[in-house]
Amino acid sequence: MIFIVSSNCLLVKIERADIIFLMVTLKNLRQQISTVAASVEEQLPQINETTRCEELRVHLLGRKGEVTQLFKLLGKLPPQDRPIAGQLLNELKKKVTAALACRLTALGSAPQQSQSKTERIDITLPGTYHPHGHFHPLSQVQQKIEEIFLRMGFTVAVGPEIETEYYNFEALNIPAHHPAREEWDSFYIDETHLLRTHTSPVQIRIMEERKPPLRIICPGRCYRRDNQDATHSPVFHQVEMLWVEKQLSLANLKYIIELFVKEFFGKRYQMRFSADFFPFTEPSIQVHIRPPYSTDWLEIMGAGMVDPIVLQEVGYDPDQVTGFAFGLGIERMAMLRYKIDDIRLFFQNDLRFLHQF
Ligand code: FA5
Repeated sequence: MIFIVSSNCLLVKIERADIIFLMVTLKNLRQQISTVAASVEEQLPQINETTRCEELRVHLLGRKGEVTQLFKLLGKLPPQDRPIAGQLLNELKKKVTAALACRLTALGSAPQQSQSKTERIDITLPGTYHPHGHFHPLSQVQQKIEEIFLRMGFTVAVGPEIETEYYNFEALNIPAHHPAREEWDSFYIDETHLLRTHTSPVQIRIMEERKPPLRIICPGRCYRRDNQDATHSPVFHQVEMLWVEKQLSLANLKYIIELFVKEFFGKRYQMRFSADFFPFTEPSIQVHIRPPYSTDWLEIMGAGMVDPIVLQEVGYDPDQVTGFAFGLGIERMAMLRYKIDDIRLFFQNDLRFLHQF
């Protein structure tokens, strides 16, 4: 009984001729199995490249591999020894496969380890700055206004920016040739359509749709042929407020405006009311604000009790309900809140300006 096994069988490609079996017994096979297992155990830790690991796998488990060859000896064993020999060989195959996989995994992470040894990271260096985006100051002001009114039980409603003359003027008690139309010098799209000059048409649209009681605010963009200066822009934003219910009075309107102004600006901003005229409110008022850092008053909104003619126009009964409304300019509110003295800054998209909010 002679076994000749090449000494470096795990590292060189073994030819069939390297192993000469003169007689096969279970004992021989056991010896063979433990030799292969010991050899794998010894050599695997010394392998540092995945390609060498793969070579070893082929050498052991490939078609002509050492373990594969041992399986072929099964047929040469006495029949009663074959089941136990088969079990031993299967265990060897499993062990070798697992050991190879384990080594391959270890080698997979090896490049990172060696990289971290050679590359030195200076953890004191400042990180890369990724600036966060944020809302435009006008959007922030609009959100703040909405938030205050939502807390008071109002809901937000919107309407189209391209309006008909009916909603922008007539339904608001401004018939054709009424001198008030000149106040809102308009951009016409065609004979009967224009870019809305204020958010008041949204009042009409919502009142047509819903029955009182009604509490809404309508934010949106407006357009007027106004010359651009420090406080005027041809495109600007308004928020319309409308409350229709039984027994509302001018005192209620005044209270709501005072509450809102205090919430929005704080107690140190002064406020004054003066008489005004709007065809769709009677009486009408104008609200001015003076911030603590200034001596100038800035008009922020027009307001008033909804004219009974307007209530009738949308099918409400002016003997049953009354209402009040205001329309404020968002840019003006933002200017006062952030101490900005020129409205044009909001539309220039200068990042040095916008980053401050
Ligand atoms: C109106 O537009 C009315 N619809 C407001 C209203 C609603 C009154 C409901 C009564 C009841 P007025 O034209 O005053 O009103 O505009 C309201 C606010 O919009 C002004 O106080 C001002 O803050 C702002 N505003 C008006 N025109 C411009 C402009 N060209 N640029 C910037 N803000 C403007």
